[in-house]
Amino acid sequence: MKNIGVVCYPTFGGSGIVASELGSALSYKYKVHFIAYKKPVRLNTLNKNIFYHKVYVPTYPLFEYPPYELALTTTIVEVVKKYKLDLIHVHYAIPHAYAAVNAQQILLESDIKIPIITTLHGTDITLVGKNPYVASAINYAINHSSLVTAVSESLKADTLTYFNINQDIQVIPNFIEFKSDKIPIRNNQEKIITHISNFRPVKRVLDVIHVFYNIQKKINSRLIMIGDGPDFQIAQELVYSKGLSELVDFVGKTNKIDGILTKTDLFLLPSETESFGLVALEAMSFGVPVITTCSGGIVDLVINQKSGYTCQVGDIKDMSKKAINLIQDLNLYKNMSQEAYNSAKKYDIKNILPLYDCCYKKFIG
Ligand code: GMT
Repeated sequence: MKNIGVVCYPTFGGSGIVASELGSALSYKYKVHFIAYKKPVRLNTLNKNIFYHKVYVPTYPLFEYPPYELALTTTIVEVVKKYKLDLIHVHYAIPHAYAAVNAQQILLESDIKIPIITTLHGTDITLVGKNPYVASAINYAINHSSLVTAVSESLKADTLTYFNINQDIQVIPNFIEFKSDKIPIRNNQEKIITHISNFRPVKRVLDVIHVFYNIQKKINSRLIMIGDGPDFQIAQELVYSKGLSELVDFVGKTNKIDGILTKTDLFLLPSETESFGLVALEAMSFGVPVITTCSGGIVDLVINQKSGYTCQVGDIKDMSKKAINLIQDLNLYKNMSQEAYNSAKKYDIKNILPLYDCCYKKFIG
């Protein structure tokens, strides 16, 4: 069996989830070595072909900033040597691609040539990567990767706009493992509206609350907010000041989203930009229509007026109107729910896995 290294964030964010699910799904034919500073949240390490290697970052009073990239680079070098890895797949360019290409150079000194596949996920390009403080290093890492993939056409276009890229970028969309072969039956007297994110400003969680405020005036409903992050507190404050405390549940970070999505009637994701929108896909795989924004690659996932609505960023009035109309019109709801489910089927892991495997095979036969 060939050995693949996977470098990813271990947190609840989409890139770490994609990395964990992809590595796990491919562990029937590869030994997969995850390299991260913590065990990735959705990773089951009881599988005999899955290994987890922790990155230990040294601290010292002189260091105001612990040297994470150095520690990661060193861990990659050591794991490649010890476990004879054949390929490294890094998810999220910052700093993973940069560390990997440096590790690649270091390994050349021992005559080890290791191919690097870099998967771009979104904010590593659109928010952080293009920042002039890191852009040239990220540009270098992308250009020195053996193969680059992006999770949407829109992210590919953004990468080509913001960087000076000298190689092809292959688009491989994110995927979902279906938990049920039919849409769950929902008969909620109290309609359930759900939002899942890392509560960063890009997610516009306050818009979720404003939209829900309008919905609950017309419809007996409840809002479930899943996740945690910088805007958590202001979100709670807004809920309190709008008098919504009894109608909004802040669940925090959880792995148990399937049970909630089974009961959810409508999913809200009013992001500033969303390169793919993995959480929207998870909701759609339960037949939940999505109200989102027409910004980034999510417009290819949520087809406006079919599987949900893509509204202008910040247009709370429009999002509220569409949400209320959709919940009140039973026929429209049934059709959209079915369309959401059907659209999600295109992203079934069975269709996407071979695309990644094909990339691996280019280098390891
Ligand atoms: O913004 C997040 O949710 C986190 C971030 C990540 O890397 O974990 O998400 C990005 O990657 C996801 C997986 O490919 C995509 O589904 C998200 O759309 C993307 N986020 C943004 O573009 C804002």
